Amino acid sequence: MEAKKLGLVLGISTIVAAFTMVLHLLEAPQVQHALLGEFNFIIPAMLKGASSSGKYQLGVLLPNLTSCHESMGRSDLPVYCCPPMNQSDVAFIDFQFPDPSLPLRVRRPTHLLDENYIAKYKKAITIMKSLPDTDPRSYSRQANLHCLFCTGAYYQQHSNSPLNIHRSWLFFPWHRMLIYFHERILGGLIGDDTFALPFWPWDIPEGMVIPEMYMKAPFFHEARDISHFPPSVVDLDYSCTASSSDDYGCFESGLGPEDQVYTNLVMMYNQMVAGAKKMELFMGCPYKAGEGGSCNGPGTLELAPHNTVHKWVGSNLNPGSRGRDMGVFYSAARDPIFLSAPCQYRPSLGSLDEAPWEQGYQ
Ligand SMILES: [Cu+2]
Repeated sequence: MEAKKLGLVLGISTIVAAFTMVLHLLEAPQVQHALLGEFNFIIPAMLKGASSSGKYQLGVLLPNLTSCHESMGRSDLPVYCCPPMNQSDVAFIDFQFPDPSLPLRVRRPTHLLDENYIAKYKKAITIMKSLPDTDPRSYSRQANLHCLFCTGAYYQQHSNSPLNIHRSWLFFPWHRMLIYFHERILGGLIGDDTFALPFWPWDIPEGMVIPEMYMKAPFFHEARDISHFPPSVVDLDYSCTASSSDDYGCFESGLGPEDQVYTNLVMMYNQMVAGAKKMELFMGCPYKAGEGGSCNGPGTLELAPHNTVHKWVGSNLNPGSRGRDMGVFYSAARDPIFLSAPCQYRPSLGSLDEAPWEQGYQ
């Protein structure tokens, strides 16, 4: 009994000490934004992925870049998203944290953008779309990154396990990484190192329709559900079955605009607060490197509204390609609206009056 009590006291002390240490880490100037906050939690946990039984491979989840192969875009659809092999002799450059003295990038919600900003983004994406497929900065190659890492086109390093970045805690950091570099490429193409992507705030009433800018070139995309074009209010709890193109059916809520907005707000509260009381519930299950390290347990936000908005935007027409492009992993990033899905990079979901995005990041 005494031993049990001692164990309990030691356990609680360890948790308090670890929590205090994490708080200190998060307060350090170099980890002031959400992306690095996640790295603080997740990367060390991944590094601890090795078990004494040798079940997991020690190390971070990394792709074996020589293992790219055809993968399944859907249960009935083989896809090939691999980049050309050996296209360059230039060595990989390890990531360096940005110089803290550089200006901050500020991501803004789509309903608060001005014409100058939209013109700048338009120019950047037009240049990106004009680049040939041989250029890794081109739009098609950027879009294919989502296909590569969502369909298991790479095996992990030192393992025959495919690398998949959905349905686990890898979901947030991977998508933030994608957007982080995509944004830098866009900025580089127009010579603006403060360029920041906008986000579509579909979690607040002002943002619950497809933003106007995404209904015009170069942001418009044909493979969408036209019955969901403005002024249709997004359904954050939209559900579809999509195991194959023949088995694709979605269910409209049938609610009027006001009821839909209210239902969406309740949904957001549930996914962000009431239903996400533990880190794993919010972030997803712990996915570790190596054989036996995978898991299937998406976090609340990944399940909905992330997945549901994807499906709500994707096409419900054209037999054989239903759900495309936004509604299916392999093709989702072909639609420019993909890169404005806010849950992947909103710093927080506080009140918009407090404008959390104004803090900026580097
Ligand atoms: Cu994704």
